[in-house]
Amino acid sequence: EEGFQIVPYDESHPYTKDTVLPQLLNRLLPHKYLSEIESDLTEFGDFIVHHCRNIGDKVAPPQITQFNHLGRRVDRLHTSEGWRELKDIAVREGIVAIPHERKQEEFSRIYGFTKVLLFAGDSHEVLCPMAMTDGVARVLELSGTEQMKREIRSRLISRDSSLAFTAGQWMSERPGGSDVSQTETKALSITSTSNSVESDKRGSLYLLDGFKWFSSATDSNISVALARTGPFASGSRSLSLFLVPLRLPLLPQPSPDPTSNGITIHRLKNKLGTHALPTAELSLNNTKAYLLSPLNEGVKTITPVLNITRLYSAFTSVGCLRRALDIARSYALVRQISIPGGQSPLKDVPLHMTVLADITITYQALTHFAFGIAALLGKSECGKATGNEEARLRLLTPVLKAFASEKAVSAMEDCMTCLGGLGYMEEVGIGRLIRDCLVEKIWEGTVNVLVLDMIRASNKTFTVFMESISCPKEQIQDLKLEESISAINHSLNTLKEAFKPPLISAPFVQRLLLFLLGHT
Ligand code: MFK
Ligand code: FAD
Repeated sequence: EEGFQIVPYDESHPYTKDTVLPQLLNRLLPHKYLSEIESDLTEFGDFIVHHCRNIGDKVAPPQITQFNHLGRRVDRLHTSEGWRELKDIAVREGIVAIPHERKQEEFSRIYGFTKVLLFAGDSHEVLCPMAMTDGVARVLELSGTEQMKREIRSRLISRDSSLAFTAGQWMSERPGGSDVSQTETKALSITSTSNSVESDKRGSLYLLDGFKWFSSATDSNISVALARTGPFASGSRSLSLFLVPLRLPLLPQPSPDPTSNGITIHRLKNKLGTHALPTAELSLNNTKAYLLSPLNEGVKTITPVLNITRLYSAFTSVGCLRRALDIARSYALVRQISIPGGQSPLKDVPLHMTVLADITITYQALTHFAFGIAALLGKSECGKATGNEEARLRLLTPVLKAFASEKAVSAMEDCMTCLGGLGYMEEVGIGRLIRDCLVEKIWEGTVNVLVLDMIRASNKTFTVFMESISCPKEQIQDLKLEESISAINHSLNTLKEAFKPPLISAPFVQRLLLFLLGHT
């Protein structure tokens, strides 16, 4: 071909060539664990570059056949070959297994989330069902019956894709996703002749009726769902949590009939991004489900899912930014521009490098922040976190999720512009990363909803904080808690504001931030 030919760029190894991961893990992990896992991380990085990336060509939006040729409702969901392959890879790589096997004790979360970060940019959002599977495995560990743990949890954390189950989460309904107090889905206990609640070995049986407005893991085996077990007037305090098999029987082999448990797909969502993910609206009609929470304590019981998926959300934002930045950096090595006296690669042009440096700092800061919280979660799950650490984990999880979702997308836009017009081309992939990541600002809590969550949580952790700055107990009692909280509320206004310099000058808030970051 004639004319100038654009030099192709090679993306680099996501682990060994990363600008922060090897050093950060070296700092966070005891040597014996780092040496145990490092070859796996290197191999996974190679596998992503040489194998997973090509699977992208086989990833496509799901489709649904709602009726068969006889006019019967069948609701067959067809996901793409690439989607299924990527899900199998996530299972085999132990994305969910690693943090639950806990072979590296409290450091297992750091190991697991490193793999999430490496995979995110090529995962086409299979990490969404993986996140919910991980969260549900934790809820079953904490609240499930022995049978649920033996029979179901073991499959949620399996590395064998022929046995493994995935799980979804059904909270959002049409009256509100942020606020679940208007939930319409009702749960009725199945009572036997003796008037007692019927149960099998898995737990007490109920029938659910309602409409779930968003279900992303529609191709999963089970889901956890909120449904009403008390008066509507009690809002979210009359919701219980249920384990719902998507098909009956669930075991020994899930039934091939998608409607066997009264679940029909009303519609597949037509989304801006996350195109391969089968997000649907579902009708539940006499759907059998097992009670998983104490009666009317559904919201509290599901919170481990919220907190774990929020961390996945943050690592996905950071992981997608990692890939976009890598593309921008790789391009800067090969693209030549004219400068006085000749040609120069972008990497030697200070004006361009300032942009890349800014993005790199954002990426590195977010990575440090995210792993700080992953380390705390690992400690908490292994029963090794102090009260102070539990408080920081509770407060910083929503902060991290919201902050990462905001910062990563705008940094990815900058990565796109680093390639000029080429960056706008679908084949480069940054456009898809941005589209997919935009949802991180919405699902699992919008930014403002997470601000409110943090403020509510700070009511509880306020005492821990005051004690940590040696405030005498009787004085803490005397402090007008509500007033102090509203002062913090006012100062923190939004999470964006929380990280701006003027705020840091207020001594109280400065102490609070230092406390949150673990420097008391
Ligand atoms: C690829 C990346 C991975 C992402 C995958 C995700 C796929 C997409 C899936 C979804 O989007 S699923 C839907 C997610 N929905 C949300 O995130 C809803 C956002 N709204 C909230 O989080 C609200 O704050 C909440 C619904 C929890 C408010 O409900 P309530 O009933 O008004 O809660 P309340 O009264 O604040 O808390 C009830 C109890 O739970 C309290 O405990 P006590 O009863 O002991 O006082 C709270 O302390 C506790 N709690 C609430 N949030 C908690 C928590 N505890 C720990 N952690 C939390 N985050
Ligand atoms: P609303 O709650 O109506 O929020 C609208 C606006 O009001 C937002 O800007 C919000 O910040 C603001 N707002 C709400 N409450 C307050 C308040 N108290 N103060 C100030 N502002 C407020 N849900 C599931 O349960 N399972 C799933 O699998 C799932 N998958 C999803 C997949 C995708 C692609 C998307 C986009 C969503 C998914 N969701 C899922 C739903 C998601 O969790 C909700 O969309 C989200 O929680 C927001 O709820 P909402 O859509 O009802 O918006």
